[in-house]
Amino acid sequence: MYGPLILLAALLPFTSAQLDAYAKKAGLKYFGAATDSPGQRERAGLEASYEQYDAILRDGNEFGSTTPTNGQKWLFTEPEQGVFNFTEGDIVTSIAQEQGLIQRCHALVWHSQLAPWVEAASADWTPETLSAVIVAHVTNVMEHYRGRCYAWDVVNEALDEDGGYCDSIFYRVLGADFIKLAFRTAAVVEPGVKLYYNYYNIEKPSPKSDGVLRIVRMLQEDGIKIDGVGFQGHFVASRPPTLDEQIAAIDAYGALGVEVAYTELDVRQTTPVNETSLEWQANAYADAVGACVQAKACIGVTIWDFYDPFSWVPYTFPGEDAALLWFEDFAKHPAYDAIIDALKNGTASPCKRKKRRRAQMAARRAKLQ
Ligand code: 9MR
Repeated sequence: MYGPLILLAALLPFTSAQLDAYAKKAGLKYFGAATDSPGQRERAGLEASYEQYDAILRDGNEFGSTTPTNGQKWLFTEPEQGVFNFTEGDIVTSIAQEQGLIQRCHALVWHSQLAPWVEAASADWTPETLSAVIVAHVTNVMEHYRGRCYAWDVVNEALDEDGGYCDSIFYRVLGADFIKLAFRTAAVVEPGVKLYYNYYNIEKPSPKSDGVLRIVRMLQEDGIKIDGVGFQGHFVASRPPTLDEQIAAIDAYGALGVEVAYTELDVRQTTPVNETSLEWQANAYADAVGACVQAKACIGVTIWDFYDPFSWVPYTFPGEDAALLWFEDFAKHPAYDAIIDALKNGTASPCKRKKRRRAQMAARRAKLQ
């Protein structure tokens, strides 16, 4: 007589189990979402507060980790030389603390969103003076966030597509030594935090991915600590890397003894979206998450925000959008369930995927009528 009740009780925890809960069951450390401070959203012309948005962000089963999309970058944290400001970054850090989320911290040395004073022609850096600037920045920012980050993106995006170093004030003055200096400094400031090199278009074997392998080996050969490589994973729905390519890329880093995490996953599509592009997107998300589940070195997945109106994509790629998992009306993309499948099975099953997609599209059409 108690049979159905026992069954119901056994199922209850799973009815609320969501992305992070399934990620943990799949052996990952977290499934996370980056988020911006309301101030940043206001600047982008968006309404600052969304109750539904906050409820999802703070649903412990949905996301087990977060990253500030902007607030910890140099432009905000050291807008003038020696003047540090942590207001923007702290907003996201305090959400992480209140909710007990793992925090990936982003990004210490990057030539973009850099404070103008670092690049000013008048600065006229020598290797010595610019080295002192890097050490002061890395030290102050990391000290402020000490104990609150699982990982730091120490250097972000330092290569061109062909695998050579890209032009930046750091490379022009210091050559590849700026990377060594940033990692060496970070390891001294907080030895227990994971130190990552973070980049996009390295999620399949390519000259650029080889370039990142070279950076990892360069640091290791000099005895400098590097713990991880971040696969940003900014994909295009119509041409993402395959599951096997991603597993091969993760394994190549794993062979060097570093961990891998998807750090900024999103899959953009041409607008208006249609059934086909949504299906491509669902497959692309499933393959990325499936690769992370299957490849031993991969420890977690972060999506670059979760709500379409807060995505960076349409600002950078006009005509493309809907890259995340929640539409503007807070309905979920079909990719959401494809990810859950991938977390359960290592990849989505094509048959289940088709059936589910048809049901979701019908529900969405009904809602829009
Ligand atoms: O999401 C960020 C967006 O709000 C900023 O305007 C943009 C400026 O470059 O940076 C975005 O985040 C980037 C991240 O820091 C590094 N990888 C690429 C991301 C998308 O541009």
